Formats: sequence, structure tokens, C-alpha cells
Amino acid sequence: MAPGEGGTVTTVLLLNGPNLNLLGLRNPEVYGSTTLADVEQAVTNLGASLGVEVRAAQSNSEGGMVDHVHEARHLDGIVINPGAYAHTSYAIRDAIEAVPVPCVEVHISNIHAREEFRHTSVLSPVVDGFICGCGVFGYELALRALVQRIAERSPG
Ligand code: CA2
Repeated sequence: MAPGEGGTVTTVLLLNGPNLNLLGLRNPEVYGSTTLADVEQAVTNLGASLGVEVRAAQSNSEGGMVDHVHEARHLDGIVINPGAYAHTSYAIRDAIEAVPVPCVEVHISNIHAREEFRHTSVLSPVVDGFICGCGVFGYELALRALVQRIAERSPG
């Protein structure tokens, strides 16, 4: 059953990683002036229009991120901005691989146009979609892509 068609509610996790709680409060030249609360509200509103419930979470710790990914095994999908853990965390990568729900990774900035250490995401081989460089609008693109992935997996 496609999202919004009735039956069981489609629920997804919107998970943001370290320092993203500072969004809109510092470094506006890189990340813009939209706050994390604004992003979570915009994604929640888009989700409502698509028939999808969005649960938002943010953690500054690697273990906290892993725990949130594990908890999402009971949900239908994950939109994740892992922050700098994208470049280093095999633990978050393993968690995503272990949880059998679709996952779309998003980065606000174009990580390929920044310092060399940001050019690679160790998560990207295990996610179902990857969006970067679209600003905070990327979160809405990621939710739309995730909903499409969920629909593709649904029987019928
Ligand atoms: O572009 C992205 O979304 C990033 O995931 C953001 C991470 C960065 O480490 C990644 O390479 C790319 C950093 C988030 C830090 O966010 C801040 C926001 C405002 C002020 C300070 C940090």
C-alpha cells in the first residue's frame, strides 16, 4: 500500500548528527540561516502532505546515532544527515546495513567542493540514495526519494 492510501501509517526517522543542533545559529555562510527546528518542521509538514509521519531526532554522539538507527528497525525508513560521522563512522555504516529499511543520506553542503577529508562518505555504499549540496532543501528531496523507495518495496 502506498503512503497516504490508508492502512498502517508510514513512519520515518529524520536523524541529524553532531553539531547540526547549531544549524542557523553559527556559520550561516556555509549552512544557511535555517534552524534545525525549522528543518524538522518543514520535513514534518511535507511528510503530512505525503501521508507520512516524521519522527525527528538529533545526536552529537556516535553511539547515540547508532541507537537511533537501531530503533528505526521498527519504522519504514530513515533520512540521515550524519554530519562529520559520514567521513569516519564504520559503526553507523554497520548499523544502517543491519537495519532492513531504506535509508537516504543528505548533506546540506556540497561535500565534494569542500576540504578533501569531506569528499568521501563511508555510509554512501550502504544507503539507498545520496543528496548533497542542495542546502536544507535537500532534506525535502531526501524525504521524497525515501517515500518513493518505500513505495517500491510495498507489495501491490
Ligand atoms: O553538509 C552537511 O550537511 C554536513 O553533514 C555538515 C557537517 C559536516 O561535518 C559534514 O562534512 C557535512 C557539519 C555540521 C555542522 O553544522 C554546523 C552548523 C552551524 C554551525 C556550526 C556547525
